[in-house]
Amino acid sequence: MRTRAAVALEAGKPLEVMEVNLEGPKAGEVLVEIKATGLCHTDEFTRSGDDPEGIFPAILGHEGAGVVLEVGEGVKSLKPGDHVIPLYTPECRECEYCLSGKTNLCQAIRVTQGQGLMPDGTTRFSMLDGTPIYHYMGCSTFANHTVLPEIALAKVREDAPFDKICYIGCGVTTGIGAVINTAKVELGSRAVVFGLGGIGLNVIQGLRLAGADQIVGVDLNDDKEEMARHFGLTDFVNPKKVEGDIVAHLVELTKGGADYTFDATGNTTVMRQALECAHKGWGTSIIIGVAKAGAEISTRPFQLVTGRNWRGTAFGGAKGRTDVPKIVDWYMNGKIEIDPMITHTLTLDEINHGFELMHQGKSIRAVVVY
Ligand code: NAD
Ligand code: AHE
Ligand code: ZN
Repeated sequence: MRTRAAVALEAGKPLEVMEVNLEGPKAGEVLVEIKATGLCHTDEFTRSGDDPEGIFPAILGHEGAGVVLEVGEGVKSLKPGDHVIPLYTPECRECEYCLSGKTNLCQAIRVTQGQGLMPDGTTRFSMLDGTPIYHYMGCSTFANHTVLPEIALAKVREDAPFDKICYIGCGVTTGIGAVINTAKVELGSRAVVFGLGGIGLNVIQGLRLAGADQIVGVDLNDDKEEMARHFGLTDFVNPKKVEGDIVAHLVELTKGGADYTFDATGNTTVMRQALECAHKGWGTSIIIGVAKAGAEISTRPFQLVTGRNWRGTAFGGAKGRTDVPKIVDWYMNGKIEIDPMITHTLTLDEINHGFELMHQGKSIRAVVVY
């Protein structure tokens, strides 16, 4: 079949909206009509050329929601008409990682996924002249139709609006999951969140759910404060307005250091600050941000010797097929909020404007509705 997609032809170039070829689902695969997709900073990270795994031409996008149109041979858990959210972290429920009970990082298809290929080593997308187009994070939601492995789809309830629940495909789950699954924040905790964008705001909403007493938000953009307060922020800090050392300032503000800190910027200097403002003896710092090729983190080992913990999280530690339907229920039951964070709704033709809004700090989430 043919479908419309925003194609990343080369690193650093705007996406180009065009017709592309899409082959039907092979064994174990599913054809999905994408109804809506969010624009996450990770898409921009790859588009810009900062991603060491970046491969072009590719159809980016990994924060989608849609409807199953067709299933390949052997697919048992899904049927045409089912509503689904694509999962860049699949859940095969069979690999060593899935069975460990210790991680959400299913490795069943990670190698081919990182190469922009389906599990059989081929692509389903191509240009009209036959040139292959690579998949992205196993999802490629910047296409109106896409093919995914069955294990990379969460089946969700049918009354949930696509233009909101697409955000559960990455930002919402990552932010809330970092708090609940990875940090396991306790009632009464003090926390610092660096970066109050699409991920950081969901960390804040997760901290409020977990019953944190103090939620400090750090961002270079003052405009992010108001929305963050809506989601539970108690203190806002703009590092540009702090005289002296930001770490010392945050340690004082949290009365000795935070129990939990989160980096949602992708900046390695910030990651160090996040670790070092965690409480001596027990503070845990969680890296969520994705850093560009070649970037490395550093600190004095003494920071760890004296009891701080440095950890990271992917997709908020969530097991997608199990946890994503529950998070959709949380949204539908009013336990969590999504709507105010979706600041812009665009057509596919306007997708590059969505990345401009991200760069200008004007959007939290821009969502493309097909
Ligand atoms: P975003 O652009 O919406 O938000 C980033 C925020 O960080 C902005 O508000 C910006 O003003 C702020 N910021 C930038 N530099 C800063 C600095 N030096 N100090 C303080 N604030 C600063 O991006 P997003 O979609 O929220 O994504 C945030 C990061 O999380 C990105 O690196 C993204 O790739 C990553 N991410 C990781 C996962 C995961 O599973 N680990 C999932 C999704 C996103
Ligand atoms: N390709 C990058 C790594 C990017 C990365 O860490 N991705 C996160 C999800 S970000 C979603 O917005 C992730 O899931 N990581 C685990 C994994 O297996 O990719 C690089 O640096 O190579
Ligand atoms: Zn993302």
